[in-house]
Amino acid sequence: MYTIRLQTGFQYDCKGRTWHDIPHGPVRVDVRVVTPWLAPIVWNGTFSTDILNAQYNEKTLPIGLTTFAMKKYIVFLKTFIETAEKFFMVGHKVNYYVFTDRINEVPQFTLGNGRQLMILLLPAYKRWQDVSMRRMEIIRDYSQQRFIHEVDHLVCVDVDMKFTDDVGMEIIGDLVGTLHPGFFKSSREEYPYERRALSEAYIPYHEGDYYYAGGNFGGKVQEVIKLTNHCHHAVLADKANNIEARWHDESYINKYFLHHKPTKVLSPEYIWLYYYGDPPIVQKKRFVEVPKNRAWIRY
Ligand code: 5GW
Ligand code: MN
Repeated sequence: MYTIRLQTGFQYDCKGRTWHDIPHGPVRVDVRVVTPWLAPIVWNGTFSTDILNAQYNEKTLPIGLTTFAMKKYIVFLKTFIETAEKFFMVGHKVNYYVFTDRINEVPQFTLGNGRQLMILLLPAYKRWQDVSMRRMEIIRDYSQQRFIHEVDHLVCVDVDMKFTDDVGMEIIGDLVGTLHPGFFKSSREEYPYERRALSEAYIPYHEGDYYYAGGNFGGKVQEVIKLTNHCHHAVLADKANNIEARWHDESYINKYFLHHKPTKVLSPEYIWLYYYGDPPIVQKKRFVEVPKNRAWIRY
């Protein structure tokens, strides 16, 4: 037996060895790396990119990355795609699926090998809430009609974001949720779940595992179809009662994950907002929000 003393938040021991050199050593002692239902929580230092990449073979289908750039949000697309080229699934095949109503304003991109950009035209919705909420219906419909034939895995994200560090095969799983950067240290009573019992998104104070972010979820196409279909129906049922959940689609996603536990959970490294500071425990901020002037962008 040997004793390894790990500094809090440090993934190396005193000899500079990682868990990878000492397979039985601890991984991270400052964060939880597994959920109570035994799904991995993906934090920096818990995985080996080399091992994960070696499992990938040439025949594997591209990874699908979906995003919406509707109305003024088209301005975010350039940085989003350019930084994804640098950091998202480097060395793998990627299909970008970008939904927009402003095809003429899509910039030109030079994409890496095996990477393709598909621009998908949508009508412009009037209410901004609808842009956010209709995402569920659109992703469901396109998944059933198209994505299922082109990719195994979908990653569905906000567009007002940029990649600032590597995001790779460690995020692949059957059903994947991401911890919201504002609540990964909170207790369940503090999560901003929908608390009105009338809503389909309702979660009582004594229930709930985590607070997941609406801006990054994914999984096998079949799982994404189930999630988006479920959330879309929940939105419609609430609409019929004149209810809109507190945080829109995010509230419905949280309800879905309560009863359909993600098989993999991404740490807030995968959707960071500097509004919440720059805590060292989040060692890498890989996918971060671009600050936006809400007054200009929304109206
Ligand atoms: C516009 C006004 C208010 C809310 C949303 C929009 C909006 C969102 C839009 O006009 N166009 C658009 O494409 N979206 C998509 O929805 C973007 O992909 C955006 O990233 C996503 C979620 O909306 P966000 O980023 O404004 O939401 P928060 O919670 O990240 O601020
Ligand atoms: Mn956003």
